[in-house]
Amino acid sequence: MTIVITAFERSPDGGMGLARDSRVRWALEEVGQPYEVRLVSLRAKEEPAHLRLHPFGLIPTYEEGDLALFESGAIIFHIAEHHAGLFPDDAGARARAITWMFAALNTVEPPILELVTVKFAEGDKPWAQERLPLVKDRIRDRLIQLSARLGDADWLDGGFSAGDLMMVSVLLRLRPSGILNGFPSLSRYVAHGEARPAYKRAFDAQAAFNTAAPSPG
Ligand code: GTB
Repeated sequence: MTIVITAFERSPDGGMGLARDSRVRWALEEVGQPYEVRLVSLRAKEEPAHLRLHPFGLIPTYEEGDLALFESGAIIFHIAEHHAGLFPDDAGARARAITWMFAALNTVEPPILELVTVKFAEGDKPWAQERLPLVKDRIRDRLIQLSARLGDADWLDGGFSAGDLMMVSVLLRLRPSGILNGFPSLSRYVAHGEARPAYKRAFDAQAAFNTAAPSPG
């Protein structure tokens, strides 16, 4: 059955691979599943056809036959459950990989999203400059803890898993801020993720349309 995901018609990051379709593409590449992409414009994501797939009018979504999913975490969980390559066989290791997925989404990503909010959505507010260092400190606190756990290891828990895929995807969003540069082991971890052939294929696929010249008219 053909897998169809949605992505922005034109990502606001101009092809840096930071929008959340990239992590889903990466997961599909890791497990060797072909997929199609339906591009969604800012207007179309608010229309009934898209809202039926995603109640919050966001991307990505995932369709496979009758199944329609939203939320990048749920989508990657589904992919990892149904195809070999992202969850270890051992039950305990699998449970820990899932734990790292949740940690990435629920513990590490929220302060990173706050940074985006304070810089862009709230940048013109009189208190934004005062808030910025507090938000950056919260991110650094998480990175200190994560970096202590990772140590010199290549991945968070033995071999590469969906937990690493999610954590690397979340950390990548810090790159424009430069904060990651203060954490050599995490920078190395992210670079290690980016070096995976599946990541490269996913990155190139999203970049291909995000960096293409706009069509005339
Ligand atoms: N929790 C959901 C998930 O994980 O799937 C969150 C989905 C979400 O926020 N999607 C964003 C969206 O659809 C796209 S990725 N936004 C449209 C809207 O809010 O109306 C967010 C994103 C956007 C831009 C950049 N960037 O430019 O760097 C990075 C990430």
